[in-house]
Amino acid sequence: MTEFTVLNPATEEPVTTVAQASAEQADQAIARAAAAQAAWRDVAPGDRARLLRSFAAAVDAHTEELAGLEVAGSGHPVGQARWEAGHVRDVLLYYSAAPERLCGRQIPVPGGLNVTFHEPVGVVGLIVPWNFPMPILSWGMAPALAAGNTVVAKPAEATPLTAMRIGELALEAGLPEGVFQVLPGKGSVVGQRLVDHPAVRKIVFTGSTEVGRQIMAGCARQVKRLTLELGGKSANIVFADANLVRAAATAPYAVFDNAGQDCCARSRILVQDSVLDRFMELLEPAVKGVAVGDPASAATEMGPLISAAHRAHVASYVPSGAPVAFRGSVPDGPGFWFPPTVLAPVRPDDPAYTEEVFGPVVTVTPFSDEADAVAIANDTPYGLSGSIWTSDVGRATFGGFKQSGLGRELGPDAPDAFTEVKNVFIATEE
Ligand code: TAP
Repeated sequence: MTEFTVLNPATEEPVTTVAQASAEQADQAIARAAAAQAAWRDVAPGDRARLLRSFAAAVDAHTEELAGLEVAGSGHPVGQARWEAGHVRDVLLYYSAAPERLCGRQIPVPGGLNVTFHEPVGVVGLIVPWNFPMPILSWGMAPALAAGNTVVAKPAEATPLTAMRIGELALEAGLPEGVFQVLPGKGSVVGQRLVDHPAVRKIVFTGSTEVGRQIMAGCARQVKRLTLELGGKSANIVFADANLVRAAATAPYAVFDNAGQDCCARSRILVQDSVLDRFMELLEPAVKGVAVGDPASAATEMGPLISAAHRAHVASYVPSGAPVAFRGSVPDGPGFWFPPTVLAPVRPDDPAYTEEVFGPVVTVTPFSDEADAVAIANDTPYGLSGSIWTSDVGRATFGGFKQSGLGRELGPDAPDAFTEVKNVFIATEE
């Protein structure tokens, strides 16, 4: 049996070791999920709703424990980690209302009517990245369970602890065995098995665009349903008519939140050239004021990166001689720290400007007018997120996914995406 040692990113000390599931164990978990699915589907909607509310209550009662695991195992600041545990509770509560609202339609047709039903697809495989282990788990888990599917979730190898505990809490809350399982292990083993196994009828993947492409190809071989939530390289556009003080004060939090390990990080700040100098003057103290340090401290705003390997990757975007305009500070000693860093001016072909860094590095680029800003913001394969600072609400619109994903869960209709619509004809004439 192989084991993975979870390190505390702030201290580099081991937190615990976790047994890695093998492909055979993944097959066994999928078989358990398939066996449990018919009974879960047949749980009366009101009872399924009650079980999801019990699950939410169990998460709520363990908020501090879950937050502590995320602080130790992922380096998330404790205030953020508490919010994340509470978010899992809220997502479960939100979707606990879904089973009783998963209604079909009546369609009048000659000689009778067609009645549609939302049938669960079966076993759902959920593949979760390391940057937001709790929220991203909940976004797939809750609507899938609400719609009557069973779920096998694979957390990221580096951050399995909160997902494993949430799996235990599901059982403690009364969800039947096999309905929601958490299987720690490697993406290339457990994740791949979820993609390849014919009994898994839908994959929900959040992660890099590169791995997402492979998963899409794997699902295509079986015409398997798939949701992809992928990378981003989002712009924060500041027009000259904006409140510059507020725009500069909040810009660091739009990119350095979770140490920049955020698909929605606004890692390109675009500033109208007439106010660039003033904006930079205001941005410098805001960046230097970000509280980087011990994630267990309530005052901390930014923790360490997830691993030494990831820190080396982030550092590759700031080689010696890089145009560092200014940067914040980090604690001395062990820990995978990287300071909040502002690069300007950057060349348009600088990888820090064109690629997803997934760390606390932001570029600042001037633009001349609205058309120029839109052209620069759109000059990326991604389309996930964005911020616009202006007093003209008419130009503050945003949209588009491009290579940032395919399909969306969440929202009131999310459970529908975990169902197949069955159509039954009911004759009303002899
Ligand atoms: P990935 O390396 O793509 O890993 C994501 C998950 O996929 C992990 O659980 C990983 O397992 C697993 N995996 C790796 N190879 C696999 C394979 N061949 N088959 C099946 N599963 C496999 O991403 P990451 O570095 O963890 O996360 C960062 C990326 O996620 C960034 O690009 C970020 O933008 C994106 N992200 C997007 C969103 C949204 S909402 N769009 C949200 C958060 C993150 P291991 O842990 O074992 O590698």
